[in-house]
Amino acid sequence: MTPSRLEDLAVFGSTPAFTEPRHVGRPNMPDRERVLELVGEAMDRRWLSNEGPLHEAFQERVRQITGARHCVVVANATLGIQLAARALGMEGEIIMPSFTFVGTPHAVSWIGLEPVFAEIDPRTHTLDPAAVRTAIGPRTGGIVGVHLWGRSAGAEELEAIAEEHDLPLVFDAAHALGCTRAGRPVATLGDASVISFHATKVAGAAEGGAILTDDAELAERLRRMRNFGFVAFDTVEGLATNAKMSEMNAAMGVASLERFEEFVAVNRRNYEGYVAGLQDVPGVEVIDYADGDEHNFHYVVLEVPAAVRDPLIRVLQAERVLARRYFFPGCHRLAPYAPAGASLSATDEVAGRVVTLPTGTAMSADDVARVCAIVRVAMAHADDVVRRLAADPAGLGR
Ligand code: T4K
Repeated sequence: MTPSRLEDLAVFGSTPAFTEPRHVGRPNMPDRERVLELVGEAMDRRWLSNEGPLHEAFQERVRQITGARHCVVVANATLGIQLAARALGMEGEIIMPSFTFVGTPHAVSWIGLEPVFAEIDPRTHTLDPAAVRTAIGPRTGGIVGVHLWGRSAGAEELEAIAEEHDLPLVFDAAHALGCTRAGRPVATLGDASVISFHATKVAGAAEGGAILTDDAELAERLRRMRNFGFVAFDTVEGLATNAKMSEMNAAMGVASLERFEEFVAVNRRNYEGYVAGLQDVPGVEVIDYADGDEHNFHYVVLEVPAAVRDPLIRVLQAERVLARRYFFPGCHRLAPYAPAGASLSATDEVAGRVVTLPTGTAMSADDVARVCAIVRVAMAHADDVVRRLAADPAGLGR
């Protein structure tokens, strides 16, 4: 049932609003027949990996959508960030935000680089260029900016800083397929950008990633690095890895991109439904995409007072709305990075008040309205909700 009073909430014993869970990151599904057709063709060809025809088709389509000159498709964005960092000669300390998915710092740490977390601008959730300037030191060997939620505020300033200090600049654009910055495709920012095609992304390949760059020579190097460094049969040019995308993943990717515009349109409808449904709810801000740029609206993120955030997520989860605290608690507080003791008050504050809500093609307009009704009831009685749940503590689901 759709709650309208405090006692209607499932967290206090009523029937949940949804019978089936509503996930953040439920995949947008490509057309099944199309995927099976493409997989069938790959099987008939007996060509299953190593830069096959589907891989090439996917790569070209990503290049067109992103507007970059060169695209290098890889097995996932984590490997993409690693290849870009290596190919650009990053070394030592790499400045990046802590308010990101842990995949960003993991990617560079895994290849022996050291993430140095800089503060975000709490309004935009992206790196604060002034904090990046302060963080630059003698061991700085690169910058990784993150277009969190597909938003890329501050990107030009980061480009200017990178140029001034002669530092390579990679953008983690995992969320930013189809997004622009001041009219420029985000994939053309920095030396290289990396998009994710994970199942949970706006268009997925189950697992997948792509590195975009306008630098032809860099793209060539990246292509060799993703395939063991081979330049000819029996000849490798140097240390490299296996970051190739299979034909099965490329089939999913090609078919997903055929529906990309449809996925974005549904995301936009859902986002607008959330904005309309929550705009007059005191204490709730829906993050803004109204900067005149193109967005994929893949993340619907609320900011609520810190004291209400976890109770609100408990309320939602009890209704089977599996809202998430992306990206709590900030990477600087996660096990591998906490010992460095970074002190990031804006990151802590933002990570303490975000709630990410389900969207995508698994959510109907009615579902969105029902989630808004739950938030509305919880926020109208926020003090009671906080007090009653504090008396009955329980962990949040993973
Ligand atoms: N940089 C940034 C800024 C990123 O956000 C990411 C990935 C990366 C880098 C690295 O990109 P990749 O190397 O992955 O290409 C998920 C994704 O696994 C991860 O790719 C993504 N960011 C992150 C934001 O979300 P988890 O650990 O939160 O996933 P999990 O298992 O909790 O799933 C999320 C929800 O989606 C669940 O409610 C279940 C649902 N789900 C998930 C899958 C895989 C489905 O309904 N079906 C599915 O097939 O990381």
